[in-house]
Amino acid sequence: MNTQNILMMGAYPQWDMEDLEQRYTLFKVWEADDRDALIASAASSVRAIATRGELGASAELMSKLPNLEIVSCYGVGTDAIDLAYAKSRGIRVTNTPDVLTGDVADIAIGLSLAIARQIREGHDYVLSGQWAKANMGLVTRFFGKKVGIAGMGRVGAATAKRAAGFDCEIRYFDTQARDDLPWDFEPDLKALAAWSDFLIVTIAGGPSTFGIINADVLAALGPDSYLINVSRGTTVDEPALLEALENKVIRGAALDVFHNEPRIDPRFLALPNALLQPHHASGTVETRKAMGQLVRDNLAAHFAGKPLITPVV
Ligand code: 8YV
Repeated sequence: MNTQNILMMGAYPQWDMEDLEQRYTLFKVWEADDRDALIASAASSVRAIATRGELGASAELMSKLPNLEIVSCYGVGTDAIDLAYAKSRGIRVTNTPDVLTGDVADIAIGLSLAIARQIREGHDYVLSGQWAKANMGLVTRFFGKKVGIAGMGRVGAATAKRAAGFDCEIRYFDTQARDDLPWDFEPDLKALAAWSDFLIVTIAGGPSTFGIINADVLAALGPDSYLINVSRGTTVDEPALLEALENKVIRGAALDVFHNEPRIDPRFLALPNALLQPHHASGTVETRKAMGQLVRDNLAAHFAGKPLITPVV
């Protein structure tokens, strides 16, 4: 008999679901017609929440689960989990760092290349038959350009390493310089934006970075430069970004993350200078398998009374 009850906030791939179904009793919030009724019916028996980066676990949700012991997050970002509340109740939290770093950095570079070289437009150009009439217009180079990285964590460092392979000049903004890295630290985000041809945002989400890419930063970035965001939608002041794109204050933006995912602001859809992705930077089979394994291993370790593999400190 399954004795451990887990509240799941969103679906995982089928290979994770099958394994979890075998080991635990799952309460699937996303399948419930009445989400509150499901949570109420499971409340006293639930010992774990399995969630995803963008879905998190609020204090309000956790407060309904008196026997909650652990929140296991499929994703590295814990900004949607109320960590302070979890700590106050001794609820443990795990995430999936490292395993997704390479994929997110790949997409940061892929988006930079795609928006500057206009890869999507080139594809459309071929499909539409325009090529037969005239050659496509000239585009912008990526290699050798100035790449500013906002947030020199794991993903920032992996992105910088890749950009260095493209002979880019690299500078970065963060709360402090990192002695272990060869790139120049720029403590002023506006100054970094003014210097950058590509400003790549890899900073963690949360209250301290909310809207950090604001109208001033975008104005400093300027009409010849691009914004790339693979962090969280919340790190960008979205109304300011929409205005900057509409008025060509910046050259363009390539975005994997937004406010109000997946129902993003429809103004994005009308922008020829925005390249949009469905929050899919870590969405490769390889990485998602590793993420799911880590979520399951953390849950198993917790229920076996063993040390957690990737606790959030
Ligand atoms: C995932 C993420 O897309 O790691 C994160 O914080 O946002 C992403 O890797 C997400 O957690 C999966 O739904």
